[in-house]
Amino acid sequence: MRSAGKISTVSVLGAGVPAWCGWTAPALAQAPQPWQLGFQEAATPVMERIDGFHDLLLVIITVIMLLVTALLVYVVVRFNEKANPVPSKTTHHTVLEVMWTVVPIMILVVIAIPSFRLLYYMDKTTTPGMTLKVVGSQWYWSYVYPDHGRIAFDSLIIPDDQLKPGQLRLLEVDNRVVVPVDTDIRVLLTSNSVLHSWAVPAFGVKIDTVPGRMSETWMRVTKPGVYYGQCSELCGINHGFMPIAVEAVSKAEFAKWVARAKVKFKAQQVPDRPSPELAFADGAVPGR
Ligand SMILES: [Cu+2]
Repeated sequence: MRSAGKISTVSVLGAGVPAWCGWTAPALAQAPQPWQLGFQEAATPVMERIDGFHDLLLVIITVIMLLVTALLVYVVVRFNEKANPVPSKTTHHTVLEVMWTVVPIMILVVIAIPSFRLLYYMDKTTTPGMTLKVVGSQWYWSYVYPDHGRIAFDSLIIPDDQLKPGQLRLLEVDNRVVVPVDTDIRVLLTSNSVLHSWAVPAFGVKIDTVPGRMSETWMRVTKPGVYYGQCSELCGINHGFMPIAVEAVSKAEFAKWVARAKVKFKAQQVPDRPSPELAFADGAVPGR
């Protein structure tokens, strides 16, 4: 626990332990912490792999940095004017030139192989258990559940003066996106205004929503909890005020939520259309 204004060791390490006084709902909540250095704790296999790739890169750049620093120190000490008054006139060294060409290529190949593998893994799922459609607007998000009675609703920020105790300023919304855990969720993203970006750090998801275009990604949330994100593409005056809150619940709880949501958001339900492509293409959610 920490009080406002004090920073605990836990938060500095970015360990992702929920530390808000009076936080009740789900056991795990992932949101930015003051002075956080590391990533939020991974909640999807994609983010776990991003963490692993990050760690690999960290090792590589650390070794390169140490090597370059050591070489610089060696040159400064060994070849300064006092230590080496008569400099060598050497201008070419074939072995050395081949080495400093081949070694960086090898390093790039070592980086490229896991990088491409990860890119394709993040791209899409071939076994989606459900689909979630995300629509960016100025300045809020709309969500559609095409496989669950075409539930549709808008998700708007809770203004500072309406925050309840425990709710996070600039991150909490009126209607959270609810998703089941351990389900491959195909996420389709578009915009009906300008460029936005749907970004949830704990999921390793950051995809631009583009007007007139449908983007795709996927996520499989492995731990129940609330995960916060923000629009990450400068989209206008209220860009900083269109947060994302995803609540991951068990499959049974999700089924209950679907039943409730069908009633609650009936007015916004997307009408049945002849072609699913058409229903996706307009990117609009009725009611706005
Ligand atoms: Cu934005």
